[in-house]
Amino acid sequence: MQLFYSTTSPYVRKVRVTMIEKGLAGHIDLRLANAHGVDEALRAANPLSRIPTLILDDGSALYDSPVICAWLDAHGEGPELIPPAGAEHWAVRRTEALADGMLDDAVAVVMERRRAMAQEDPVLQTGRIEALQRACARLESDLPTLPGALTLGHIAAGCALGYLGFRLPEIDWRSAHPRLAGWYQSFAERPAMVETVPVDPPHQP
Ligand SMILES: N[C@@H](CCC(=O)N[C@@H](CS)C(=O)NCC(=O)O)C(=O)O
Repeated sequence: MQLFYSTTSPYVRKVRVTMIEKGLAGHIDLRLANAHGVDEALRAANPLSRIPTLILDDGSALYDSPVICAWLDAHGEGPELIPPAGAEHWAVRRTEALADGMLDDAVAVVMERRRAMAQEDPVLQTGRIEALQRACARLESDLPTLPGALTLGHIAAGCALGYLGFRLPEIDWRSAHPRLAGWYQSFAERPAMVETVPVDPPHQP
């Protein structure tokens, strides 16, 4: 199997952490992709040209991160990361959706900042940052209610908070949410999180 990836995408990180936690990392080759440029192999696999995209052994492609993570959970080793049914199933999926939505807002803020200053829309940017702050408050109350210590909700939340630290460190969610900060501090020490810490590629001359 092959995963189209980058070293900075938080959606990719979520998939890579899940691969490691489910004992599947050794079965999946990482293939560096250029999601924002022209990458014909990625486009052929995923017409949206987005990462993560996973190519299965039969040649078919899976996207996006919730679908890939659900597949990894169904095929890997160890306890289920997504409870199969009932209230626990929906609680985990809700937390994953909350964390993925945080990524959508955080990535949008970062992309908007990369445009010319004059084109930045301050109202939109403020709205996104406020949504991120509200989402941190909700994560703080929701995470302790999830079943067990490791679910896909925890992984998605850890990757979302990790991305805030990586790209938007000025959002001081730790002071406002000390219990969430405490949880993240220990979650970030998991080997799968340490192995996937985001790194910017070296600058081209
Ligand atoms: N909802 C998708 C989002 C994936 C996504 O937007 N990935 C970004 C990289 S961080 C990307 O590929 N962007 C390229 C593009 O949208 O053209 C997921 O969960 O996998």
